[in-house]
Amino acid sequence: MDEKSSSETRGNPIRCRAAVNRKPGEPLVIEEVMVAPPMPHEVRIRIICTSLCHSDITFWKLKDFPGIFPRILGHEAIGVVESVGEDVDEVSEGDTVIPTFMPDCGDCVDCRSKKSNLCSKLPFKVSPWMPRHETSRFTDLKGEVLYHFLFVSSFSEYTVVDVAHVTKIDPSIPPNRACLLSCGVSTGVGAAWRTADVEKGSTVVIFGLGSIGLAVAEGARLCGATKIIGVDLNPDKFETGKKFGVTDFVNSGNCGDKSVSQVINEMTDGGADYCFECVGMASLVHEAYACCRKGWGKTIVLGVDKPGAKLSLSSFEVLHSGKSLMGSLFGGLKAKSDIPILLKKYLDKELQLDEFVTHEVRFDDINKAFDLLIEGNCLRCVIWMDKQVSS
Ligand code: CXF
Repeated sequence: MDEKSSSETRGNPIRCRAAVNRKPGEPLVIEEVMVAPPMPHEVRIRIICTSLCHSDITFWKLKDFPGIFPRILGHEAIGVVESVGEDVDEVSEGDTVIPTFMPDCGDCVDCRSKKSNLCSKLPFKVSPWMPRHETSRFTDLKGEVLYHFLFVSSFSEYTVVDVAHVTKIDPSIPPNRACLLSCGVSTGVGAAWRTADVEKGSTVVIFGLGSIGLAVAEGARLCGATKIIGVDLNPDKFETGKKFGVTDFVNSGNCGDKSVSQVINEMTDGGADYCFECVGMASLVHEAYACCRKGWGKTIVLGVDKPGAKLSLSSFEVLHSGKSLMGSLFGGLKAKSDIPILLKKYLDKELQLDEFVTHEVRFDDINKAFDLLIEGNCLRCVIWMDKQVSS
């Protein structure tokens, strides 16, 4: 729908366009949907732009639960608050906000601790509903419920998000850059900065140089790491990686009779300070753990493996190696305090965001964004909801 003033829409359902995932793996269908007004603690947002992340593709083709249809995907975005539900005083109509799949209630023990970003008031889970009221705000024109995705559902001109999942930001930041901090870049940069706390002069290994791995490199570069080794099957990734601070490259398909961890252990004289697994394969977590340094090495898992995938580490090795193994959701970031810090770093020309945006399309071409990301030459494709883009 055309942008309307909040006084016309507040308190009423909004009819607008959304890209609906009706069947697994089939092109999204752009159709008119109804978006209900926000319930207490919720915010209705007009999406300015959104970008496609690999998790959207994973769930788009997932035939069984947590794949569920019809659904509105999308979880990396930026928008403007159209209206707020009862008990929302943190943001108001007209504020520019970034929605995030991870909540930050600011209130629970975990949100109050600087040691965690895992909110326990609205614990993160993969759910088809709104987090607090466990219902949907979307229906199609026949009245059928449309499911939510990762508490954001940004492939719609309007969406409803819980206030714990929105961060108010400075509106002067270009939206096609700011939206990257809604998921992918934050996850990678945060994993180096907040989860691992990479130190100046350290050695870092990154398994998988997709956008998350490249964002880890960017975070490690910002933290002052001096050796950043990228590991990937695709040798072209080294050139891309160099833009984000990757200094060395190991082609994992080309290690001869050695394992990748043996090669890295030789390159680093006994193991790296920090290893990041960004692919989502248990075998690579083992490799990463095997080449982080005894005594102080940290292995950080960011990749999402298949449901039920298991790790198996020898307890002798864990005891004797003194290494740490950590998981990191959303890079360990607390959205409301850390996203503004990262945006400032972008404005101060410290954090690179422009380099991640390889493609931009208009909303009608959203399925092209899927093709581009699947083809593999795309880092981030920004999808503009209401702007013509030449692509
Ligand atoms: C993922 C993290 C694990 C669950 C699904 C979402 N992150 C973002 O894409």
